[in-house]
Amino acid sequence: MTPIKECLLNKNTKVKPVWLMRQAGRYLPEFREIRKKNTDFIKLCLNPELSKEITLQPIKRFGFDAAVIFSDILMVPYGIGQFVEFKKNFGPQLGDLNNINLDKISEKEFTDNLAPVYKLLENLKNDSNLIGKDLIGFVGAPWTLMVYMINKVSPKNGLKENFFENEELIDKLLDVLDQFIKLHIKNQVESGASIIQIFDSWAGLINDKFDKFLYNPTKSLVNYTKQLGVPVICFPRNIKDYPKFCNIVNPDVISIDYNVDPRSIIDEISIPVQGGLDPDILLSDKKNLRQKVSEYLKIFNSHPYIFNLGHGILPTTEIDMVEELVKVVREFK
Ligand code: 1CP
Repeated sequence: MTPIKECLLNKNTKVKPVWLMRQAGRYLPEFREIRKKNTDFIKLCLNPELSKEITLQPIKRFGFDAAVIFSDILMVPYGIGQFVEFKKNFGPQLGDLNNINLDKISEKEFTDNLAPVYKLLENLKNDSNLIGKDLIGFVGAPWTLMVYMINKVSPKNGLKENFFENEELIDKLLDVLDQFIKLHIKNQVESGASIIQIFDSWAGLINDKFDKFLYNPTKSLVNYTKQLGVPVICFPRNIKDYPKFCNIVNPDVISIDYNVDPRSIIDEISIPVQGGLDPDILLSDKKNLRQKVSEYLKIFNSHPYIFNLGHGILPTTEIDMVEELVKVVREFK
């Protein structure tokens, strides 16, 4: 059994598996090398050979306990037929929703559009670098994907004023996303994903109608994934009430952001926990890193815990800081 399954199924509290969100990405010189020659990010995600190489890069370097496929949450809007591009030094830019008939999206076309992603999983599932490790597939949660689809650019500067204006469109998108995110989960599981993580990166922007935007849509995906026989990790970044989220949504693992006090979490949450460490700590020095990583390990000493960060690893992170992090987790007693 893999270290993560051991943690989830047997509630093993001794071994702390480790992987990092965004571990296959820009802080790796070997990734930047490939990226330089492949300026179209979507095309790179749809290239199963290069995506496989990128997925395995952090595994070969650091021996993490899980590989997370090199892909993006915005591949679902792409699969539905919305134009998506990633602009240098700007981020994602999506096309007009008016060009899509939301009542007539074909499941077959969606699966065909994303076939290279499923091929990537097929290619990885029996790879010798992943023996004894998990292969994590992922999706964006309906709220976060809807935010990108309507806002068309990153909401990092807040939502556009008229975001909630078209209620009909919002209701339609929530339905369509529920259907196609589930299809994307099913296709990934059938192609070899052994765990699914649901990224709700912009959940912190919800300040009203939590049932409609957060709890109901996420619970629907969690129940669906569980039925497929695969564990599901939820990362509802920056929400205020993680215990309430766990009570209602009940994922197999809750991934916490770095604003959460880990000490309070173990009293309030009984399911396995993942993550928490501020990615900025990896930009400090080794002494501070050792101290902060050990703190998390001590707090979660008797709780099933997967070591990870409270958000994605930053592009400016030095390789030897990641090596140190893995060493501290593995040697902790
Ligand atoms: O080289 C580049 O410029 C591309 C950078 C990059 C990478 C490496 C993007 C663009 N996406 C990815 C891969 C990616 N994205 C992975 C797989 C690799 C891994 O985890 O190791 C995953 C899981 C994601 C998920 C993702 N994409 C999220 C959820 C996690 C999070 O960070 O909150 C989000 C919000 C995205 C959107 C996205 N994709 C890329 C960027 C720069 C962004 C964020 C833009 C924004 O600020 O809104």
